[in-house]
Amino acid sequence: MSVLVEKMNVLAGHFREERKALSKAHEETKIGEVTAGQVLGGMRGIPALVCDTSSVNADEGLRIRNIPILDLTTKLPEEIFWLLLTGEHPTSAEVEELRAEFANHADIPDYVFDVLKAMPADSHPMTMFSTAVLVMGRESKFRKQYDEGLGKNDLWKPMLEDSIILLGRITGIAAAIYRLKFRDGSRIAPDPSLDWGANYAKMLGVSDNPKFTELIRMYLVLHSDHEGGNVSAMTGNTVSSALSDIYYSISAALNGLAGPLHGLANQECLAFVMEIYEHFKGVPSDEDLKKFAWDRLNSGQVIPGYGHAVLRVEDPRFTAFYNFGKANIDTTQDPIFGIVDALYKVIPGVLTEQGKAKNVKPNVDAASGSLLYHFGLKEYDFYTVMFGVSRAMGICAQVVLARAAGNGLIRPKGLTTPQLKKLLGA
Ligand code: HAX
Repeated sequence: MSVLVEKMNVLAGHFREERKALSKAHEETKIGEVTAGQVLGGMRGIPALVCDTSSVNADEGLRIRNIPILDLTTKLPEEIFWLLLTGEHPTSAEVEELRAEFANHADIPDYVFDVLKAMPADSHPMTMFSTAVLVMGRESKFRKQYDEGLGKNDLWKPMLEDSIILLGRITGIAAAIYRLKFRDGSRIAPDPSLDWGANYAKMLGVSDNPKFTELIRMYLVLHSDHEGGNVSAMTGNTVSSALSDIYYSISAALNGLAGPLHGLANQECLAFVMEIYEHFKGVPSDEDLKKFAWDRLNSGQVIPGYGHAVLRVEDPRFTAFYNFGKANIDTTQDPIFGIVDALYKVIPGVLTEQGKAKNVKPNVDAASGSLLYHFGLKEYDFYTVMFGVSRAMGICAQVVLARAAGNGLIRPKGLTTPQLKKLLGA
């Protein structure tokens, strides 16, 4: 931990100076124009935030610290968290330091389980997950130090400490929710010698297959971050900008991730695949699948797992999952991945024919669920929690960096419709 804090201390100083200099020299420099369409369309595409952890280009997809995500798929999640924060690849000693830090914080206070058990049995796993994170706010180091008069330049330090504690616990919390909701409620203890991803795979208790562990690590890496403007990252950043602690920030981010146009889409994707399976009792022919997709579109529904708000090419995270499936799953033995494979061949053509979607290619959610399903993690209500565990890494890194850079309160201007109409001369 100390090496990471020391490194971050040096970086934070440079970071703050750079931001100060940019603000001073360019306070009035215009970097774009805003159209009424963008304002009415959910602030779509307005360059309004600085996020250094990762970037997403329409024609390429995710880069973490300017490294294409497909070059990082075999890294450990610990390496990715270090990279997100510092912009540097950690040495093996540094990876071990972070791994041990996460393992040291793997113990979860009993009151978290008491709260989870007290929740109504039909609570969605994401509601349970967000609640479990929020309830730990009483332990925030940031809140305590802030109350004691923490200086502005040091606001990021306890935020980083809280992030490490939260990430250390978050896999155990997610696994506990899984086992409470879908198994007998017993919890599997973490193994302090394992890495973060392997421990998570172990605590879920669905498969001993080393390929499942490999998948979980890759899942954590692929979902770790997606720049700053998506619903969950922006929400986490906005809440943190009010100097709320990491528990408030990540819980709020998870609430955004729980929406069907964002993280919940991966649950909907597998539900869609299962619907096809139930309907055809196996993998349908391309013709049958095409008709099924058209019927869905004609009833006013979207095709889950296809299209993207920013990307205009196949999502490289889908590519990674799909390649993993192709390498490890025999589609003649597993109709669920077989349907995912068949959809990949058919849906882009259907959506092109329909002519509405700006991107007809698969996104990250199109294949991830079928792989979890293959290894026995079949309860797709849980899939957004899987996503949330991973994304917590990126949002923690983003809010720590925002504090280190001395970013201000996020406060765009809201307009009434009459004010907008006046601006438009309408
Ligand atoms: N199926 C059918 N129609 C689609 C479509 C799809 N997969 N993707 C886009 N369209 C439609 C939109 O509904 C929209 O129709 P209207 O003009 O009638 O409103 C039109 O095409 C233009 O949309 P767009 O500009 O291409 O896409 P948006 O930025 O508005 O929306 C979405 C992006 C991801 C929400 C959209 O593509 C969608 O609904 N996809 C299916 C759900 C999904 O896979 N979500 C997961 C996204 C990945 C993610 O963020 N995960 O967290």
